Amino acid sequence: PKRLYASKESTGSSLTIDGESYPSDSWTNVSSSILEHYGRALHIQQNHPLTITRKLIESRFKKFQNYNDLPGVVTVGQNFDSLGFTADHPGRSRTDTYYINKHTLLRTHTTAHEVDIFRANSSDGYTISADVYRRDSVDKSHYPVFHQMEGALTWDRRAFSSSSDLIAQIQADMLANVPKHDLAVEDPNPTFHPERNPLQTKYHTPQEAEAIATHLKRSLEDMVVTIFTEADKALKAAGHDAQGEDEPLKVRWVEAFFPHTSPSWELEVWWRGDWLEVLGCGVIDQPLLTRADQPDRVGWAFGIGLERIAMLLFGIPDIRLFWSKDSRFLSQFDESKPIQRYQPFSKYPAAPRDVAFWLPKSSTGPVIAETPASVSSAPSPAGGQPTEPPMDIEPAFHENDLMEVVRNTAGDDVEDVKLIDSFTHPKTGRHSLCYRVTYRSLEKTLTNEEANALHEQIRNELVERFGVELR
Ligand code: FA5
Ligand code: MG
Repeated sequence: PKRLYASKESTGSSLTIDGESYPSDSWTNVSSSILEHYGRALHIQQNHPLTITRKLIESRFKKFQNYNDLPGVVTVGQNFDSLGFTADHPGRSRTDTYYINKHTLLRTHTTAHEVDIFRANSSDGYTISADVYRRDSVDKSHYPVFHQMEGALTWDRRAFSSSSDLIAQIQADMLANVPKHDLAVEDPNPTFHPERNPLQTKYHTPQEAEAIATHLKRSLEDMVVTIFTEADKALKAAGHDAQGEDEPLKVRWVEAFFPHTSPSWELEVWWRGDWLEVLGCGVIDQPLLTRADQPDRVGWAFGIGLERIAMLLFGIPDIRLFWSKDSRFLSQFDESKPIQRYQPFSKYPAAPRDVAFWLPKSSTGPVIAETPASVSSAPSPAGGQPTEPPMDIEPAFHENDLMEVVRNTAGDDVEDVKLIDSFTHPKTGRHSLCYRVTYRSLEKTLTNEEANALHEQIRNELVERFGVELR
């Protein structure tokens, strides 16, 4: 399949990606450091840990059709409108999403293809694996380009003479295709809840939603249990232990919100002393299926972060490593062999540098992304204040803009960016922020001079771009 590299020649008013030219406009915010990642297709690169992870997951969803080569440039319609994102959903904002222009963007999730696939293919189940793009924070588990796998399974009501026949089929499918596991999964919440996690009462009976939810949760639990048990066995055989500290696998369901599913959940896995969210899922929004000309189909969908699973599976400590072209990294993975724990080839010293500044006087106050940008943020409450400024009004300073400056200047030489201090001057009302930027290369020791030079460039850029006053 043809996957060309993005060319960086942006000729002022247009941008060339994958041989295709796009006019740029006031919405354009995609940077060359992002476009350099376009087309790498790590998830189909032989022996890449993301490929191994993808295949392992795919193998748990038998008879699903696998789409692994859908291009990453999509329309606003595909990424948001077709999925029922409200006009003021924060995911649409230019601070969170890479726009090529007002109508075209780099997909922020594999869900962008759901409606097209449902429309084109009325068969039962499919997965979509692909690179996705988000303006996000910088740390060891976040990278502006990562990989997701979408999965969906639907049943056609027209094949059944009654709702109870449909339910019986969903249950029978589960017994036939989803092996039982014996992991105790925490799932304290009811399947649906009128306020927190509503049933689509117009379209599904409680029993139908219950059957779909049970099939969905059992399928995903089976996937996680199988993958981690197998990895565990392989690692133990090789004298390692899977989770690093001999911790047994711990998994729980939490309630979630997505515009394209309801009810919705996230699955979390206990990892190194914390709950790590690995996937979102739910009962597919029925109007979405209607937009795909499949009004009679009902079913579930999930979206999983492939890096998150791969980091757990192989013990990969830093998300930047997936992009490494260093053979000391790549040579450690082999599709034809059992899972092996990643052996760090070296750890170079960290060079932390702080930058403190006053925001411009007129500033409305900073927008700090408390949780990383996510399409799962709940919509603003009806009639209430939007959770973020409407998309046409730019905040004076958004944390993701600082992250972008750091990425564009220092690229993969930055490991982490953290807000360490923030206050408002009691008299002047001015806002002050202090960030700690931790420089550390994966491939060599950065000298003091190199770290200083990068930091100086970032400081200057912040002044130029946002009019901040350095302290
Ligand atoms: C979504 O993207 C939904 N579209 C998923 C979905 C699909 C829900 C179908 C329901 C039905 P979310 O933003 O939470 O949801 O991302 C899904 C997963 O991607 C997360 O659970 C996480 O594993 C991974 N992920 C999200 N952001 C990042 C990031 N910056 N770096 C690495 N992985 C990430
Ligand atoms: Mg999420």
